[in-house]
Amino acid sequence: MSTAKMDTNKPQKYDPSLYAASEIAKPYEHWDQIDLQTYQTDGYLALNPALTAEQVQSASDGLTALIRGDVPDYDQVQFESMDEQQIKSLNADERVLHVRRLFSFCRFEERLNAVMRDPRIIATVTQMLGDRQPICFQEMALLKPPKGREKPWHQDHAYFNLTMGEPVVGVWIALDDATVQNGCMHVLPGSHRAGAKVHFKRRDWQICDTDIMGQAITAVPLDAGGLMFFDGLLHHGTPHNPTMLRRRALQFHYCAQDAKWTDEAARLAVFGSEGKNVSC
Ligand SMILES: O=C(O)CCC(=O)C(=O)O
Repeated sequence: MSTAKMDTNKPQKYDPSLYAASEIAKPYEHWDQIDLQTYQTDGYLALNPALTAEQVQSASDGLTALIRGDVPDYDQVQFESMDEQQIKSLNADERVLHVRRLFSFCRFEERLNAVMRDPRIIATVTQMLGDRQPICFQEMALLKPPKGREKPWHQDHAYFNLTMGEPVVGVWIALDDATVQNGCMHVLPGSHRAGAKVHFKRRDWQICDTDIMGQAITAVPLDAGGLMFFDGLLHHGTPHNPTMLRRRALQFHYCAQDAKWTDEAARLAVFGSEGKNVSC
């Protein structure tokens, strides 16, 4: 199986109307309230709270341990717009505030592995996959630091070499309060139902800004421990974080264990602009 993520590592300006939400999501408040119909119709479902304060603390401690270098073999930490010299000049505590992402950590950190395997998450994802046995094929921590940059609008499926028609469920879990001010998730409800959207290399591998502007955008603020399940075709993005408060999140992607994978050429034939007479 194969995945691809483009990252320009440079903060760039964008039109603020891209994140001008006309709605604020109303999350479910208990696991047993979850209604799959909402997920199918809107392409996302928010639950707040979902994890206990103890789970959040434990996951947070696990991330900090990886960033501080407590696990010598782990080297999947990506810093926010910094060169190697600048990173080396930071002490361990400063480093924590400059990390943008971590990848592939579950086999190195049992506290994070435990979240990925949480029985309530697995049971819900199984249903969202149409009662197929899930496998987590991508683990990320997205630590939008103070002044951290935007993640432009995109569909996650555009990054995965998974055959079209294979459902992907993303689970985005807030480890700090994720607010409209510090860069919470923004979604276009129902956008997953229109299928694949062409992506362009602009500030990132993304949907064209003009396709998002003027649409009915919903912001999904969550408390630490809240989460959002979302379809791999849902249009979503996060604005930059102008505050001095970090906004950390875990993100796991699940597909069915027997899902069919394809290759980059097939993915780009669907999501790329080449040969389609489209521009951005
Ligand atoms: O957490 C974020 O800022 C954006 C996460 C996201 O949409 C992604 O990495 O695909």
